[in-house]
Amino acid sequence: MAISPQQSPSAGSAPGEEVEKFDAIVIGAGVSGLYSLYRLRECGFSVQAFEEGSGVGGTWFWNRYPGCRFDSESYTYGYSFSEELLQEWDWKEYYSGQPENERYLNYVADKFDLRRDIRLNSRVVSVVFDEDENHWEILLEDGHRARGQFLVMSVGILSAGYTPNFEGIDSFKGKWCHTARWPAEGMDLAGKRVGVIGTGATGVQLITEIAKEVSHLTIFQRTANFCAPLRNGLIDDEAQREIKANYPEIFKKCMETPGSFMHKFDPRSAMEVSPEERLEQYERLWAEPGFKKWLSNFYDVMMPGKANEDYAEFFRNKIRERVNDPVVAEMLVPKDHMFGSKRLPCESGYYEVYNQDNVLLVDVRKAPIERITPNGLKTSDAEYEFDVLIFATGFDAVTGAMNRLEIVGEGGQTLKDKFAGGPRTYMGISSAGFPNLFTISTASVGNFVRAAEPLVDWVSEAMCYVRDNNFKRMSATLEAENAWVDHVNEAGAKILRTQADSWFVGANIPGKARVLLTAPDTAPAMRAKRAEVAANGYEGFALQ
Ligand code: N01
Repeated sequence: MAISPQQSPSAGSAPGEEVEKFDAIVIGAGVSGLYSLYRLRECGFSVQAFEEGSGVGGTWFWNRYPGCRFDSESYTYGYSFSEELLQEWDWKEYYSGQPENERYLNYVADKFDLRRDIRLNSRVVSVVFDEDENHWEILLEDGHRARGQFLVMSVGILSAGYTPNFEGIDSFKGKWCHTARWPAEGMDLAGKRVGVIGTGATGVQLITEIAKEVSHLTIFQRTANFCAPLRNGLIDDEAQREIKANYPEIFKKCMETPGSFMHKFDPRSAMEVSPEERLEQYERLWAEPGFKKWLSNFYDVMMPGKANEDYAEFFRNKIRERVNDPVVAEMLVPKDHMFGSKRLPCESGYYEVYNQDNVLLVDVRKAPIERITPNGLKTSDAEYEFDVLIFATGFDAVTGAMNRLEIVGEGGQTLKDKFAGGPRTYMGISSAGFPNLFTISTASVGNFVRAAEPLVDWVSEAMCYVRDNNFKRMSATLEAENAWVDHVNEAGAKILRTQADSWFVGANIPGKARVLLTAPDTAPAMRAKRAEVAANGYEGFALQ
């Protein structure tokens, strides 16, 4: 049953103002937003997606910084829902770069005629639940309003960029930007003195690329990371044919692993094999591309303990081998967190950058940044001058993008208030008191598309269930939500991801509550849990 959009006066709008009506509204036209739009349309809903950017692609639209690319294998990241799409699209590189990834998502938008239901340049500022009418009304920055019974938040887990509130930033006379708002026209860095703050996955990719053209580069590092060689390459015709012939097998493999990557842990313990065999495996995986060295290794390198420390030391020595100056090498060697407790950045020559004469590494734990000056930056030790300053300082992850808009649920409660101590949801999907609002962003982790596709499928089916059974509202019960939050905290405390200060637990944002922001469970466990919930008539959800 397709219901077409109608125009009607709205209770919350000015007299005479028209409000567009849809069955469902999707916020965001990135990877999960595009698929939500496609899937909901297939289910017969009238849908409109609202996107802040001037183009589709989300992460791959905004993050245009030099060096930005996948660290999942390209062909495991693409959508799996259309065999035709899989066969038509040729990934050029094993780990594809931002321009191609953005082209891919535009290709998808065109192929499935998604653009007719996407409103670009549309920043949503508020969404309010109308309890009498059982629908959400959204307000855009330009004053436009729209209504939908269902609201799908496809706003991204890493989309709200975080720029530290350094004093003096407005006084800087050069150019500055955050990596997630890299200008579409690019930044002219050739021959310039450039400062970069931040050495996470973004900083590592950016620094390696721009070091090739700047006249001088100063890198402000707070925490050294374990970074591993990406070993990217072009996909030749024969490999292309093989990939296309093997998509079912590739996706099956991904669906069996904890993070939906195509790499399976070795079931052996690192400590149960001989030191020679252990080292042989470390070296063999080190020589392989991508995340294998992380996710195909002995299972216990990803658990606190001896194996983890043994592998961490192997990594540290790899860094020492690549950096000429031993003092600089020691600054780059991570010593304050366990291997795997932060996300592993993949690199293509990152450590060699520090062998260049025109590159300086500054440890801002020893000499904290005091302020931005008109000509650059001042630490407690020294002043630095730049033409360009780049913030690779990460994101207010998972909850950040939602908290930046006003989301008002039943009884006038805001999601921001409710999430003040961390996200309170059931399975990351729904929050009590916010009926028919589904959060794709708090529930997908790992190889993003592999996790997002089944989640969007589940949410779409749940919406069909509501419609087909003549319910008006669906939302998590408080009991189910409380039990889920307890589970996240208890199970989360045992996993490596909660052991370091990173965006996984909100520790990168001053004042943010420290809790695991995503599910602690593996992707197969989450899919099984959702399937069971659905099979039991959406157990844990109130249907009215
Ligand atoms: O952000 P981050 P990111 N003073 O938070 C530093 C995904 N991703 O954008 O580590 C000084 O990891 C901060 O220091 P510290 C991926 O999931 C994927 O790099 O907090 N420094 C850190 O060095 C990744 O995990 C790809 O001590 C400050 C950096 O800024 C996620 O995005 C590529 C500071 C931020 O690192 C986020 O990565 C890129 C301050 N006040 C990203 N505040 C792929 O390959 C922060 N920092 C697919």
